[in-house]
Amino acid sequence: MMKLSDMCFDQWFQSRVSDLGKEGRDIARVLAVDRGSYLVRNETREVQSELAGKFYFQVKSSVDLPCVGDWVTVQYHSNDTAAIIHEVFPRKTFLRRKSAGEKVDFQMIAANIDVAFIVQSCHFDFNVRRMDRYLVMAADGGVQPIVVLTKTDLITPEELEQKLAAIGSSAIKARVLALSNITGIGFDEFQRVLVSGRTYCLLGSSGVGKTTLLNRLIGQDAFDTKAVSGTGEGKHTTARRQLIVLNQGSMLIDTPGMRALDLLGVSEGVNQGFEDIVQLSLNCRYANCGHKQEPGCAVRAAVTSGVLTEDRYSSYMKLKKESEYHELSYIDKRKKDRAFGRFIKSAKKQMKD
Ligand SMILES: Nc1nc2c(ncn2[C@@H]2O[C@H](COP(=O)(O)OP(=O)(O)OP(=O)(O)O)[C@@H](O)[C@H]2O)c(=O)[nH]1
Ligand SMILES: [Mg+2]
Ligand SMILES: [Zn+2]
Repeated sequence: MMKLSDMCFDQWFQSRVSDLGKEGRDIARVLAVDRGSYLVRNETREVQSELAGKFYFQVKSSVDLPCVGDWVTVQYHSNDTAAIIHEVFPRKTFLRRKSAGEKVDFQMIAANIDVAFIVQSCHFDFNVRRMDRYLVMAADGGVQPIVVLTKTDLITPEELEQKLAAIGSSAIKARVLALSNITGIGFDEFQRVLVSGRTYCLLGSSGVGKTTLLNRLIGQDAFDTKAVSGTGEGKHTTARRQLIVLNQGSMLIDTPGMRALDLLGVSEGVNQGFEDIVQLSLNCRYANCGHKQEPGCAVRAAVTSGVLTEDRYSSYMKLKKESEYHELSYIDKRKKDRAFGRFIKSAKKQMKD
């Protein structure tokens, strides 16, 4: 049998049990969320559970629904093979990203994370600006960040030195670890970071080796990993976020790779279909670069060097201009709201039935 403390239920949460006014109700942690079904775990078992009806009436935004890493109170039924979630504990920390649209809206990635590993591959993926985006995300939710550079086996020691120097000369103050999942160099140091009673989360682009690292930690190929093509675009091997109990007494959430778009909170609208340009724009000197005459514009530079065709560049700029981006994203936002509204409506209907 496992104790709740083995799943990182600490004093902070313990002191909030009475706030919930539900002493005696079972406490469990959300391990995974799958289309309205929540896999939760307590001291003895993992069961699929559903939300109590009141969620559908009280919740104002999807942010208030349980997410991976949340602590919840549950009521078991059907001989303890299923459960209903009643309350979500306050979140000690969280990782969230901005959704597309003008009005500020967020999507939860995970809750109650002590440390976020911001994973980048030394090979194709390395990008200090993007690293910075993740660091902002971690800081936003009170999560301690640690940068992990993977695939050091694919570059020379000199190249690794250069990358570490690039981080060192930036504003980034987070601890940086470098390792190879192939040779194992740097893995021990990574493993030493893991402390019992703490929850960790792997963040980063698809194909950087997050799941490979997890498999190495648990000492078996329990989770799928896959080779990626040059760009890695559109190949997410890990399909859903999942909280895993490590035998060190710590827990770890593996996440599907995030696209540059997801990170910027502009996953819809004019940027749709122009992921390559969005990716390039992360290297522009100014975050609000319009990709016209600005100094240090990486998009213009890519056109000049032939990496990006003039045609593709101009169709992007044309669409950007024509679509009146803000209006478009407003429509996208409305679409989302309607989808959430439908979810509430159908749930209410189900309850009446
Ligand atoms: N050379 C080298 N290859 C690695 C290393 N780590 C992982 N890989 C390979 O990189 C590929 C992608 O690894 P995954 O672990 O699936 O990547 P991921 O970050 O989980 O990707 P998503 O689940 O799509 O987000 C696999 O073929 C791994 O074998 C490393 O340190 N060096
Ligand atoms: Mg993966
Ligand atoms: Zn630019």
